[in-house]
Amino acid sequence: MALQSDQHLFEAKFDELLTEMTERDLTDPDLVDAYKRLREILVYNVTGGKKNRGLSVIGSLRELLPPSQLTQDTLQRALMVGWCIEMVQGFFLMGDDIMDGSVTRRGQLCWYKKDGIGLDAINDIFLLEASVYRLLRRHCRTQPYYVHLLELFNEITFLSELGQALDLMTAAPLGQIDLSLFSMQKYKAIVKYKTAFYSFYFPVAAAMYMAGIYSEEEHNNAKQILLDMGEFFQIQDDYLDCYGDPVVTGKIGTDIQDNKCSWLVVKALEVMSMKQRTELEACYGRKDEASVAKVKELYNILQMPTLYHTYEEESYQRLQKLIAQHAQNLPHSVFLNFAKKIYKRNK
Ligand code: GPP
Ligand code: MG
Ligand code: MG
Ligand code: MG
Repeated sequence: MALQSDQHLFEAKFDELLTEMTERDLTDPDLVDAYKRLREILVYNVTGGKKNRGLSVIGSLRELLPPSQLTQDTLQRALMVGWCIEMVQGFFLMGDDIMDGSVTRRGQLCWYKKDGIGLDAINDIFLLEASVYRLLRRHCRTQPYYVHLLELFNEITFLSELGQALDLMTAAPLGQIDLSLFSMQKYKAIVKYKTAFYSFYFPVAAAMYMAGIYSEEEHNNAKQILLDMGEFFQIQDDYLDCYGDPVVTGKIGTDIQDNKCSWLVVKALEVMSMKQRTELEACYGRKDEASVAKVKELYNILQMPTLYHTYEEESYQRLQKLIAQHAQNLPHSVFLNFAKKIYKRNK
């Protein structure tokens, strides 16, 4: 019940923030067209996702604060911070889609693929990022956690960009395909930085700061659990890139064509024969349909879906242990709520 109404409150908050960012802030008539553009960017790139990250700020805060301390102001701020996180996610995805050469996102054309947008999307990314800090300043400047929140946003963005750099460099080492660059160790490093920090630790850490939990020890405890969950989340994303239904995921996979160090290829390399490795070398990282189909055929022969489902089960068991171990002072529900949303997902 609470979840349902949080979703409703969260949606309504977006409309309010949209008006604030694109109508109330428009004071110079010379900027009418630019603000119109900002509105389009926000509507197209920030809504339409699952909103797990944004919703988990308020969700976590409800678990961390006694109801009497969750005032109307605090609630509204948590919804706003949730949207700031969704905006960060929005501009990451706008850039990621350009870098990955993707075509669709959330069931619609990628922003840069739209008529007349192209690489002007780069400035749109900057605009979205700058808008985050204007909102935070306006709504949280007088809060005791303001500096913590700012540092968190800045640090998480930085770490994700480092992760994205690793992802890109591992996929295109001087334009040459080299499967020996792929390993589980390398994989884990990439996904920890490019996905786990911003998708899992970020929203919970924001809620912790808003609840007045500043201790490094507590943040490290939460990090232990959430980074592990984030790793699994990206493994699912990699699995769905190949085995998901684009109608459900809203995006068409590109990992094979892009020569990505995906969980599927790393796991497949662990179990395949030398002969299969030579076959893979000839067709991985190529754009033509036939090569992509050959890689998928190889994945099927190696029973990747079965290996994945076994891994999913193991991961869930490990997570329960991690929660018992590291969430001594934090409500387990903060983590379990998140886990419930991601295990067995198909989008
Ligand atoms: C997921 O990679 C990671 C991101 C979208 C983070 C990007 C971070 C930046 C700093 C740009 P992915 O390419 O597998 O995601 P998807 O499958 O959604 O395209
Ligand atoms: Mg991508
Ligand atoms: Mg990517
Ligand atoms: Mg992906």
